Formats: sequence, C-alpha cells, structure tokens
Amino acid sequence: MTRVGSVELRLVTLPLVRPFRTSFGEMREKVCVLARVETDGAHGWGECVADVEPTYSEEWNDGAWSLIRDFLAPAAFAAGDLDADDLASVFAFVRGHPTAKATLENAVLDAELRARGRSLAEYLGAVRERVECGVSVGIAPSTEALLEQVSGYLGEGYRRIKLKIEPGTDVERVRAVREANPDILLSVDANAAYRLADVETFRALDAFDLLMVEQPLHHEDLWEHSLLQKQISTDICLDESIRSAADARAAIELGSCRIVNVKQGRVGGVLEARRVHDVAQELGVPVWCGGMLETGIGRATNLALAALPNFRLPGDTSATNRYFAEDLTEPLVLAPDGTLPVPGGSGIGVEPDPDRLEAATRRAERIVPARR
Ligand code: SMG
Ligand code: MG
Repeated sequence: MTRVGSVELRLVTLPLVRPFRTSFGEMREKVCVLARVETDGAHGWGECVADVEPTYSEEWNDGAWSLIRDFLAPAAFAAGDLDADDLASVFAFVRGHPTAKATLENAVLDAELRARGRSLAEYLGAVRERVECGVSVGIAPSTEALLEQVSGYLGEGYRRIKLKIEPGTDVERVRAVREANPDILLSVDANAAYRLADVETFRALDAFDLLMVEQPLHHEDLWEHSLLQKQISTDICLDESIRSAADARAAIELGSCRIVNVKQGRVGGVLEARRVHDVAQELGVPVWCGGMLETGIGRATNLALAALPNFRLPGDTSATNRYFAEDLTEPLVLAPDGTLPVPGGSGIGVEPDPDRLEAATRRAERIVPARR
C-alpha cells in the first residue's frame, strides 16, 4: 500500500524522423503528456497515448491533462492508502477516458514496483526476455517511396510489415509490396476508413495472403465487423473497437475478429491490457502489442506487456530510431534478428534523461492534494 503524494504533468514534444500518415491524418512531431507521480518513497512514470487532436479516439492531450488535474489526481489523493490495482475502481466514477486513466494508473504501478524492486514484465507474468518486432509503415507519397521504406525496414530486421491503407490506393499498394516481398509477414491497418459496402476491396486484398486486416470499419463497431469477417478469408484484427476485456470477449464471441491488437493506453492501462490478453487466451485468440508512437517511457511499458505468453505475433514495438533521432530515454535498439529486449530493471526499467526531458517540455504543472 502506498499514497499518491503528487502528480507532475508535462507536455513534451519530439520531432519525428519522417512524417507518419494514416487514413485520418498526418503527424510530423510527437506531442504527448507525461505523468510523474510521487508516492511514499518512490516515483513512477506514465505516458499518455493521446495526441494533439481527438482523431484516433475521442481523447486528446489537453483533455487528458484537464481530466487528470481536475478529476483523476484528486480522486487518487482522496483514496489515501492504495495499490495501483485499486485505481480502476477509484476512477470508475469517470465514464470513458481510458487513455487518461492509463497514464496515472501506469505511473502509480511503476512507482509501486520501483519501491519493491520488481520489474513490470515480471509482475505482469512475462515469459520471454526478447520480443519480436514489426513496424507500421505510414501511407507514403508514392508506391515507389513505399517500396523503398519497406525494404529499408526489412533490411533492419523487422519481422512483420504493417501498411497503413486508405480507399483509392489500397489494393495497388498492397499488391506492389507483396509482389516485391512474396514471403514476408504482411498486414494492413485501415484505422476505420471503410464501410461494410466496401467488401469488394477486402475480397481483393484476400489475394495477398495477409496476416490480418486491422480495424477496417467504424472505430466503435463490433457487429458489422462480424458480418465482414464472414465474407472474407483474411483474419480481421480489432484495435479501436476494443476498449476493455469485456469488449474483447464480445468481439471474439460475435466473430468480429480473430486477432486482437492490445494497446495498454486504449484499454485504460497495463492491468486491463493483461485482462484483455487473458480473455483472448482463454478463447484461443492470439494478441499482439500495438503502438502509439510512444517515447521510451511508453515503449518500455509496451515491451513488458508484449512478453506475456499470448502475445504470439510481432508487435508495433519498433525501435527508437523508427520515430526519433533522440528519445527522452536511452534508445531501444533493434537486434539484427528483429527483436528488442524486455527491460529488466525496477518498474518500467527506464528513466528519462533530465536534460532531454527539460528540452522537450513545453508546459509543466505539479498537482498536490488540496489543503484542508
Ligand atoms: O507505435 O509504431 C507505432 C505506431 C503504430 O500504426 C501504429 N499505430 O492504429 O495501430 C494504429 C496506429 C495508431 C497511430 S495514431 C497516430
Ligand atoms: Mg491500428
């Protein structure tokens, strides 16, 4: 048991090595909220996976900041002695906002584990010391540029290529990448850009032996995905639609997907992410670890999760240099075999470099319990 004594929020910005375009927009820099909590005798870090605008989900940086400052941190202070495990019920009075909740819960768990000298990976039930990494490739300006990027990533050792797709260029781009690379693990991610009426596009994609098609339809839908899955042979993987272990159970039982992308931020933190993993495992469905272009803090958190047994496919756990020339933490470097090590130190096992953190910080605020 410990007590949350303060929460420091920072808005940080890091330039991306190349723009990252999806079906809903383009990112040129990473901008996110970090939380540093202080508990009795320890501190811990959490990274919020929201972005500047509410485009991937309904959460965004400034919204998460206000929610943490005005509701979540005060609730954590008022709860008194607690374990990170108790926070889901402490935060339950706030509907939704899994990403903001994850930021604080992960930070408290990190502090708790640092105080006990235990690693997050070991605490979660890791069964491996290295994880297989894939890479997510943004929508490129041309097919030639895409082919060049893909061959660069394959040269670095990545074990799975995921192509972002959008209506118009989808089939042609996937065909080009598949023809150039007949034997690779290849998947696509639509970020909800299609409708059920686009089934012919997915039938055409069935020809390319894809590992999966990720979130083809509406970001909250389960039912229409189940109808689409019946009409195509490629496995559907859900990302945006899965916000909890209960959603994962519903999606699998409905036949809406045969694979689940687990992003701890999207489901409210690593503890719920482990429950998503467990439900999928019980129902015989493989999961893999998604990514949100995290800095080293969120990336280390993801690597711990990806070490669990039912993470059976390479994740979007790419190396630091995929996105950043310089990270807040020490870089995570891809081995030539396409794996990254699971951090073994206390908590998430990484710490931001104080100078780099200061240089990246645009705004900071320290929240403490109100005096009575
Ligand atoms: O961290 O490598 C990463 C990003 C992987 O493609 C990625 N994430 O829908 O899975 C996804 C996207 C969301 C990115 S939001 C800009
Ligand atoms: Mg996705």
